[in-house]
Amino acid sequence: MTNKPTVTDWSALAAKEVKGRDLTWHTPEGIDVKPLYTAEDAPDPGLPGFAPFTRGVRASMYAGRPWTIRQYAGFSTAEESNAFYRRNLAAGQKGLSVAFDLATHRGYDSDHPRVTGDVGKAGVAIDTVEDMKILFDGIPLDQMSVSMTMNGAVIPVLAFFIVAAEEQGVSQDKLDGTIQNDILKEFMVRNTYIYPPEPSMRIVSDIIGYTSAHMPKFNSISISGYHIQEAGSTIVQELAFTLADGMAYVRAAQESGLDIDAFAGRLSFFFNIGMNFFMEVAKLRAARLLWHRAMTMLGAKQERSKMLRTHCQTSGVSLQEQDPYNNVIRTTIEAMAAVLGGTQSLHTNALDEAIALPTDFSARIARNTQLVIQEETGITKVVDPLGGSYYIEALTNELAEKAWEIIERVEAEGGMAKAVAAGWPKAMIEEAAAAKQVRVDRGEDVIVGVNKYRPAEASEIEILEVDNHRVRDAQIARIERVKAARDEAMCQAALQALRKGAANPPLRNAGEGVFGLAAAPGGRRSCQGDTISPEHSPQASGGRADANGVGFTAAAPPPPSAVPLPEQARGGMETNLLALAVTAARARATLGEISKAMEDGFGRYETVPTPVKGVYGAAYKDEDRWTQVVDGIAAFERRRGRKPRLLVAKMGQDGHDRGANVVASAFSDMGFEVVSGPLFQTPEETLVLALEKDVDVVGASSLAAGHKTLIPELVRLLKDAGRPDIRVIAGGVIPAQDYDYLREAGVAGIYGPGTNIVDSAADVLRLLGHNMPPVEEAAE
Ligand code: MLC
Ligand code: 5AD
Repeated sequence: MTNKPTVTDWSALAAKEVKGRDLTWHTPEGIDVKPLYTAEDAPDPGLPGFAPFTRGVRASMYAGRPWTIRQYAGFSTAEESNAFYRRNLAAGQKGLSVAFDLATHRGYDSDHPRVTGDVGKAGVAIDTVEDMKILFDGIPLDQMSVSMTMNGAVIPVLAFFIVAAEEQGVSQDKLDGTIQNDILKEFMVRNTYIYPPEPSMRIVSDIIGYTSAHMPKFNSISISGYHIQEAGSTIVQELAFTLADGMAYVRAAQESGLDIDAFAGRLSFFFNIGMNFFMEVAKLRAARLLWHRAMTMLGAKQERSKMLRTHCQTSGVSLQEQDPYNNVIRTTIEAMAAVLGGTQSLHTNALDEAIALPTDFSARIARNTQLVIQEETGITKVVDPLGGSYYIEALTNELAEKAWEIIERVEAEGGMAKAVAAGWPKAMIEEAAAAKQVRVDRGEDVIVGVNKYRPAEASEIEILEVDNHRVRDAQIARIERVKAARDEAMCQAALQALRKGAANPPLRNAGEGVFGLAAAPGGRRSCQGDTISPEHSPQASGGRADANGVGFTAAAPPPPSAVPLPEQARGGMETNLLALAVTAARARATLGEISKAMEDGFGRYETVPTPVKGVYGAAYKDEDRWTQVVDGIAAFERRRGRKPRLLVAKMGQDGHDRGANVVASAFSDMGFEVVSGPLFQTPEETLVLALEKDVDVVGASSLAAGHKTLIPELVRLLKDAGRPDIRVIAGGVIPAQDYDYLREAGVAGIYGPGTNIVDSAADVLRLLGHNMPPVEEAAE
């Protein structure tokens, strides 16, 4: 009988097969994945339903009850979204998830002049309780669990939901659902914040306080890594920053006087599932393992408090405009990873993701992807079927270790709120995003149909168009009707009480907290000085980073100065912002009015982007195409006596800035002088900045469908200002169907998803009169 082969025998055999080539895969996470895993690599993960829940939070998992098919959706008016929800529920969807438009996210009513291009576009427009009632018309809120993705305007939106249910005959204790309410990642990556960090953290803990007292079935927060990965992070960064955010919220709630076991069972999570299949499965398992560890450290006693329950969504950035049917395949693979990782609830993206919001057709395919997995494959029959895979178990542990290293750094530096203020997590994510873009542009990361196997002909797909003007007119008419019918004195009294509640912080340290940024009552925060970028961090500006604020040190009990006000300790709601807003919502105050009442106390927060430098240039510097662009810029400089200037503009309430930052970073590495404009600009503000900085090109980045209104408006304004020579180019999520419209409106260049950045820079030089050889010739 021959001896059983050993791992060493295998190594020798494999090396021979590949002639000594190193088969280790060095992932962007810094993990060296070996080509083979064996029992020696795999720790025992325990059993599902038992601590630390690596194998799942329930003993029976999907064999007992499958995950919730919860498709995120919303567009246009409440009527249209309601009809869409009902069609989806009838076709097999199990839970609801509301996407609000950007005006709503940022606390503006539909009639506000800043949001003309945004109303009803990327989600549903909600201005008053009446809209919320229409949104859930015919949907019994005591039976349907509803997730609402809302962070900035979280107080009015949750108040409207509570009152809409109440008027439907459902008391708040019966409401089952989730509010996103995760502001730290907004400051880091998603950008739909309204108020400065300190009062924003108060809002989070007021909601946790309110829901734990009155809404026992409602998940008070959805701590989100999704957007961190969308912004270009690695999987380890997503995992680490999400859990660290969770720890910051737990401490904030503890500081407001709540007992950890009274609220922790209703904290929930939300992760992104990208194309690195096994890594994503392992991530969900590592997340559960680490959350159990973190909650034990923070003092939780009950096992339920230490369980990480999560929603997942397949990755938006992994989907492409080119060869769009490939997106169905990608989403299926990602959905499988989410399920094999043990998610509680799942959204599968639609195939038209990179171009527009889902149509009925694309939404059906996306939903059916989950129904097929649930009902045709038998995957639900066995709990954690990948458990015990040597690779999965080893990866779970390695990811957990790597993420814990980052969490320890966060802890050592005083918690996530402080880290966010210092800016390093955002910088780390942006660096990873730029590095990813380099790999894609160089073809090192293959995207089928985009940078390899590109089809000869583009496929046209039908997309959803929202008539923004029609929606806005309808919303304005309804706001007017609601205002005319309400008891004005009662409404104003409720708003005044809320204003007072916001102006009188119940917590210690009203002025300066861990962010080192004093709230500016009644005032608008200035644009330049208050960014949470490294240059403006409390430390750098000499400000005091106060340990009594919302960040805190590792695992320490709340400091004595954090003892809450007496009424909070009694669980009273006198100063609770959500309680005050519920009264205002009953009196038919609008979302804009409720937001503004709080803004009067808190101020509005603004930042300027600070793109990373050097990542793109370092990877490219010896390549011909790059050198040609750099030479083109030098030629421009010789002719004009200065470098070409590009303003990267973000207009409207669309805060997606990954693309804008990556472009700014790469163009600046090539030698352009790049001005990164602030977020949320009106076309008029962009005009002023373009003239002031005397730029040659304005690059408008649009990912939330405002492009047909805002970009043509900018072109017109430049013309009226006598500067039609300043070229306007557009990039982002812009459907090919809109290209002609934009070109006719005077847009000089359009660069959709999947555009190689060096090629777009060459094209910009062409627009500026510096012709470069076309791509094909250059490639030879
Ligand atoms: C589950 N249950 C079981 C069971 N499995 N009971 C017995 N045996 C089993 N095997 C029970 C649960 O304990 C629970 O009851 C109930 O069934 C429901 O199951 P759940 O697992 O809690 O699912 P769900 O209700 O769907 O909640 C999932 C969640 C929640 C906890 C993750 O927070 C959620 O739905 N989140 C969704 C967030 C979301 O959709 N976000 C979209 C973001 S989009 P009990 O009593 O224990 O509760 C976005 C994009 C953008 O953000 O715009 O940027
Ligand atoms: N409807 C459906 N999906 C949406 N997404 C964003 N807005 C909507 C909407 N209104 C999805 C996209 C995006 C992610 C953040 O959420 O997949 O990438």
